Amino acid sequence: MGENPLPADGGRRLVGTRRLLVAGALGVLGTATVLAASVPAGAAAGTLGAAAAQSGRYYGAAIAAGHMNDSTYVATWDREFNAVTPENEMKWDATEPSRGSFRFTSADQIVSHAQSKGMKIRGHTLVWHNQLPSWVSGLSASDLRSAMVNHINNVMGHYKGKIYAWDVVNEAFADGGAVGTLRSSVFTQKLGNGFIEEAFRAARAADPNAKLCYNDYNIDNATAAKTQGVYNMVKDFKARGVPIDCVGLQSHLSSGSVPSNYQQNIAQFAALGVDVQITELDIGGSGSAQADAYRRVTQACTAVPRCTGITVWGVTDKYSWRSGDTPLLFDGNYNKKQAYTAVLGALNAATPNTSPSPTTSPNTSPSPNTSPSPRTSPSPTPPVGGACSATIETTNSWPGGFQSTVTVRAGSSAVNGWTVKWTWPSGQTISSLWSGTQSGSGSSVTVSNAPYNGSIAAGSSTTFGFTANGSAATPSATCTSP
Ligand code: 9MR
Repeated sequence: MGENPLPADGGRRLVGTRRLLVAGALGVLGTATVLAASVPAGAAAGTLGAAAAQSGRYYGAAIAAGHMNDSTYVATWDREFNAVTPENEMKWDATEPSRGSFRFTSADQIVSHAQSKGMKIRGHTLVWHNQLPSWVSGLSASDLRSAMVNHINNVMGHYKGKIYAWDVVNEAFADGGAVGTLRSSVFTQKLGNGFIEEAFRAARAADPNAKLCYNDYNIDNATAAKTQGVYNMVKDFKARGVPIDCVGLQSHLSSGSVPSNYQQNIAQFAALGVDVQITELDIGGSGSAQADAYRRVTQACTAVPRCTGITVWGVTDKYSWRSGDTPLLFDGNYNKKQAYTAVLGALNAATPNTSPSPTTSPNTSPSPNTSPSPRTSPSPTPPVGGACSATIETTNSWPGGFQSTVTVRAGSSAVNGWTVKWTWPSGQTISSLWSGTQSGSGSSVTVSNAPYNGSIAAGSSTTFGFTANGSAATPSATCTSP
C-alpha cells in the first residue's frame, strides 16, 4: 500500500518524508520491432515524441509561457515533445480573472506555437477548486452554476477544434475518507456532488470533438480509496451516458512510490471504456532509482492499448514546481538524465498500439450513449440590421431532454441590454438557464441579459444557454433592445 506522495493540500507544497516502497516489478515488456513512418523499420527513434509516435502515442510536457523567452527551453520542447499542456495559462484565474471578461493571451502563445509544430494540446483545466478567482467564491448557487457553464463555454469555445483533450474537472476527490468522498469546495458546497456531471455535460456541448477527462493525483494505486472513488464515478458515468472519454493520472511520484499495481490500475480504468493519459508525470529522485521508476511508468502505459500518451510536468528540473526533488527528464542545464534514456528505451520497445489512435477523431468510445447527439439545425437566421437578433441551436440531447445555446448578435449598432423571446412548439420546459435572466414560465419564454453580458458591440455576439425537458426544438426567436 503506497503512502500518498503528495500532501493533502493538493500537492501545492511538497513536504514531509516519503516512505520508500518496495515496488513489485512489472513484467518486462517484449522488445518487438516497431515500425513508424518517420523511423526506418528496426531503428530506434531519437526523441521522446518520435519514439512515442511509433506506438500511436504522444509524449508531452507542461509548458509555461513565462519561460518561452528561454531559447534552450523552447528548443528542447520542440525537439523532444509532440504534445503540450499549458502549466497555468488555461486555469480559471488566468482566463476569467473577472466575471465575463476573458483573457487568453498567454495560453494563446503556447497554443499557437504548439500548432505551428503540429503538437497535440491538452487543455488544463476548466473546473478546479484551486487557482480560482475570488469572485467565484462569492456567488449564489444558481449564479455559480451559470458562471461555471459560461466559463466552460467560453474557454472551450475559444479553443474549439484545437484541443485534443480537456481536463474538465480537476482534483475533485478528497484524499482521505470513505470511497467516493469529494473534497469540500465552493462547487460541492453550493452545487452538490452533481457539479462534476454538470461540468462534463456542458463541456461535451461546448466542443464535441475534444476528449473529456477527469484528472487527479494520488489515483495511481488501484487499491486506494481515492482511486476507487474515481473508478466508481467513471463506471457510473459510462452506465448513465454522462459524457466522459478519459481519466488523467497526474502521477506526481517519487522513485520509491510507483505502486506495484500501477499498470493494473491503468488497465482497470481502460476496461471501463475510457482512455487513460498520464498527465502530470514527475518522479522525485535521481540516478538509476529515478530511471527505473520512469521506465516502469512508461512500460505500464505502453502495455495498455488505451493508455494514449504521457505528459511530464515540465521540461527541466530548474523550472519544476518541485524543483528540489529534481523530478524531470532534463537537468537544470538541459542535459538528458538517466531517466530520459530509460523513457526513450521503453517507448522504443513498445509494440504498435491497436487501440483507437490518439490522432483519430475523439469520442470513439464504445458506448453510444457518450457520443453527443448530432447537432440539429439552428433556428432560422433572423434578418440582420435590427437592434439585435437571436438564434437557438441544439448542442446536446438525450432521451427526454436537450441543451441549447442561444447566440444573441448585435446589428449595425451596439446594444446595451437585450431581451430574447420564443414560443415552445410542444410543451418543452427549461430546467436550468445560464448567462441570462428568465422571466415568466409556460410556453412563451422571455430571457434578458445577465448583469455582465448586456453590452454587445456592433456586429458582435454573446451567448446564453439552457437545458430543457422535452424533445429538442429550435423555434425562431425575436430579440429586442431597449
Ligand atoms: O505547476 C503548477 C504551478 O506552477 C502552480 O503554482 C500550481 C498552483 O496550484 O499548479 C501547478 O500545477 C498543478 C496542476 O495544475 C494540477 N495538479 C497539481 C500540479 C502541481 O501542483
